Amino acid sequence: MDSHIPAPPTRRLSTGALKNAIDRSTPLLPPALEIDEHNYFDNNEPPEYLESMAKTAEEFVRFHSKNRIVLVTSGGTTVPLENQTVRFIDNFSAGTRGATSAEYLLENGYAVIFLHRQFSLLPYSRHYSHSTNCFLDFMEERDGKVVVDPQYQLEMLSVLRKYQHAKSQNLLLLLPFTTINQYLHTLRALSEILQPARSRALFYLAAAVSDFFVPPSKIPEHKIQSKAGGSKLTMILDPVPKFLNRLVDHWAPSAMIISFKLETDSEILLSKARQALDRYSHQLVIGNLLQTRKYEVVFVEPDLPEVWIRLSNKENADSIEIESKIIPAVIERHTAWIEKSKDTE
Ligand code: 9Z6
Repeated sequence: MDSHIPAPPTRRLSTGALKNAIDRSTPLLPPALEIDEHNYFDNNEPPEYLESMAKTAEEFVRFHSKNRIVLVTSGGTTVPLENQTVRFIDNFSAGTRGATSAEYLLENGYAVIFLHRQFSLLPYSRHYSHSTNCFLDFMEERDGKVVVDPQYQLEMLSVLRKYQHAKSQNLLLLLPFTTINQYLHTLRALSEILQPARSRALFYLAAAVSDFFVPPSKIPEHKIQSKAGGSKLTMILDPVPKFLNRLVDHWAPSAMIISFKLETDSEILLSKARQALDRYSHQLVIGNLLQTRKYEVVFVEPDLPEVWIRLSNKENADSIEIESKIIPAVIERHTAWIEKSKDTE
């Protein structure tokens, strides 16, 4: 070490093997009970906008009283580390799955409530987002006016027409969330608002939902100060109650419910997806791996062997979207669910 350059401060970094970083021996959290629901929602304030959002959703559901209606959740929830939030834990999701699926559901006649992470990708505008496919790259100046570059006219016209149809027919309701708490309060409220739709209601839960959060009793009010010298930050987070079974059994008992299971280890995807289905008793788990989610998913259903949906190399090369294959398979199952429910409705 060159003597005139001061030695870097000995940073007190945690050592130890990465594999011990997460204690996987802890048992799975059981599905939430009624008491867990009351504890959570009584101790975590609803978002101040919930009442007005619920009224908008009620009007939308009434407007589509004879239509199939789907609640698509999309994007990742955040876990604030301070009440005056400067730092937060985020869950990975660009919103592509949800936004693309919503388009195919709209094109198949569904009314869509799109409960999405604020600023994540949206149906239709996702084709021209601010970053990838920047919309400005599709325009040019001609005679002092902004025009769409001729080479993109057909593609943009198709997207614009679908977008305008969805809007003019009041088929798409966009509702944002940011935090896990906003998501859970809104999901429960929307589930109850959708009850009159009974089996015509479909839940397509593609959002990446936090599993741990800082409860109000433990969260600091102001920005956590990082002390000089790199002192450690230790926070104990509580598990987010597993509300999926409350949704299935109580919040939306007649609806068809589809959840997604995201893994990065292909060895455990099927077992984890099957485990979710056994724990929550809903109708379908769509499993996907982070690395291959854009070109393969697996359908895991009760008492049936799993079904893989994949893009062929040619489909991939032709930029076919896997949601164009997922959604018809979902609709086929929803139709069967509605038929089966007729005897009890
Ligand atoms: C997905 O797997 C989606 O396909 C992605 C899409 C997030 C991968 P983008 O296209 O990615 O970039 O948006 N979504 C579900 C991810 C997820 O967090 N699933 C939870 C899990 O895997 C289950 S649903 O554990 N944990 C709660 C409970 O059990 C419900 S969260 O009650």
